[in-house]
Amino acid sequence: MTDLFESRPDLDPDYIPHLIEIDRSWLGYAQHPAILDVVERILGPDIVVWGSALFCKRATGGKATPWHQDGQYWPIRPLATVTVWIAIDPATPENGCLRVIPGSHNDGELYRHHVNDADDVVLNQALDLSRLESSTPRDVILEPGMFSVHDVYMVHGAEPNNSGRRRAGLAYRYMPTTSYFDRDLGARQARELGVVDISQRELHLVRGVDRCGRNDIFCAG
Ligand SMILES: O=C(O)CCC(=O)C(=O)O
Repeated sequence: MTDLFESRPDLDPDYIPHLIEIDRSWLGYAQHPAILDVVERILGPDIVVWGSALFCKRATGGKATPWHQDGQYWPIRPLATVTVWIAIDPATPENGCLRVIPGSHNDGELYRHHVNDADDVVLNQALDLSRLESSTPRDVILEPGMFSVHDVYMVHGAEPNNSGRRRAGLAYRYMPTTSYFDRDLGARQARELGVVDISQRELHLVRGVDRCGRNDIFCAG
């Protein structure tokens, strides 16, 4: 990670949303059998990893992650994805660990978000807070090397970090190959919603085969 920051000072260390596209060696962690076994239990045997992000909250001035659902801006149809979030540092309530609203994914519904362009947040899409009024968030406390898994419909976020201790984590996004990663839709969403353009992400088949037969799977060389 330090090498990455040193070799690419142009990247935003708070949030790097395309690690594998920067350096394919980041795919290694995404293919770890212990992780894929968990993902397979949720998504089935045919799996693509299509996203890889580093969320690194600095020890002081680490930005908040607004409450959101990921699916709001992901061009996957049918929308099915899980994220595996791997702790690099201890993640605790003090340094802004991930927080989730338990059960918020159960209805498979996307709630209304608004654009939040403030400088002190890592993502610019935020859930309307009225959705959260009767909810009790749960902290996802992890030691380095542990991982949590959240569904694409799960409402989650994180507090800012001013604890004096960095909170870095890697997020890998997986989808079942029964779904289609629609690059045209991704480009349109980026244009219309002003979200990160993920339309050109590499799709790496990490288990099974491409069931829908239309996914533009990455081929080396
Ligand atoms: O690590 C964070 O603060 C946010 C992570 C997140 O939103 C995600 O992985 O979907």
